[in-house]
Amino acid sequence: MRKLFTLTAVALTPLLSAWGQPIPQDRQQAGQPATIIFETDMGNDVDDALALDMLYKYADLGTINLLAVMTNKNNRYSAEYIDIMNTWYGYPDLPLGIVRNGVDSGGDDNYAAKVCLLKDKKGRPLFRRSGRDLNALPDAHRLYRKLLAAQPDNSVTIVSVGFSTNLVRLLNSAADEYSQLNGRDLVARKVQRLIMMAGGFDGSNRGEYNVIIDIPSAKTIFHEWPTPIVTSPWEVGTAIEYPAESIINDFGWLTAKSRKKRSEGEQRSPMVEAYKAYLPMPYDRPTWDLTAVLYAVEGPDWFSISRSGTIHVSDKGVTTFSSDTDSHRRYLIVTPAQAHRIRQHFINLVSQPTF
Ligand SMILES: [Ca+2]
Repeated sequence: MRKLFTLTAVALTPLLSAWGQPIPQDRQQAGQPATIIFETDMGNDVDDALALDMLYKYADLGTINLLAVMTNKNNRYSAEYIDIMNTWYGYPDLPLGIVRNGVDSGGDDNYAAKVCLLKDKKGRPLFRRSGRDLNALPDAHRLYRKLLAAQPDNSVTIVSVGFSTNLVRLLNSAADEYSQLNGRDLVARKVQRLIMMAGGFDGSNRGEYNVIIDIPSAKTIFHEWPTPIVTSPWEVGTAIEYPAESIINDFGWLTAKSRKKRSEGEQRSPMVEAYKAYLPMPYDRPTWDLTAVLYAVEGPDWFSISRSGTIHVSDKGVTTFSSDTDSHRRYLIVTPAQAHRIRQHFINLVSQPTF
């Protein structure tokens, strides 16, 4: 059963201030919830867990149709942690795709593994799972084909906040039982836009993590993806840090009197536990992946945005932007005032009770 999301006035105010604006062209069509697939390297940095938390809450509100989560982290605990999150937030049947033989981004020493291995006082797994066989989960690129084929044309937003491995496999896929179209044509028909957290445009010549872990795939996506891309670069999420004090102070509702009859696993949050497990507390953390989700769901009012152009990925994974009105890649920018406003909005959303 889905948990109800109680929207308080404190969260509603910034939402309304965004929704009250005229609908820009790259916003989802008015009145239609955005259909979103979340493509994540869950387990590497903890911002993926906060970004996924936001997506469940938007889904609870009816603001989005969350179609699936795909992981591109080649580690068994990535999918298991997502399965815990899906179950905890009330979406145990959400389609989940995995990567097999993906790029190496580290083994079992990650927050996803640590949360999966948590035990309650009786020594049982702390958090419930959906019960499905995680070894039998579909390859993400196959699941993309199945799901995209069943969606209306030009209707799906993919939010990609990890490596581009699965997306390239989707582009390179052949016709199958789900669609007669090859991957490239299927994407061109069904995917309205790709919103990424990737790259950097601050002139520092630094390779951003999501790009450098799988440079060939990042090149293919930025150079060849057939529909518009907006990316939230490294410097945007870096300018907006989620505060440790929120993790420490804003989750008393988990153990509130009304929840005392709940199990130990229901009185602790897999997102909060992930945050505490990722680095020694207290620490503030950039909100890279949260910014991509915010843009994908609530539109451009929160940010500034570049002109249209091309994004080139060098052999070392450095991204550069060139203006070109005939191309369809843009990147997000934040002013200090926007960063301040977004930070408070993230705190409101992420700390919002889920009952
Ligand atoms: Ca990520």
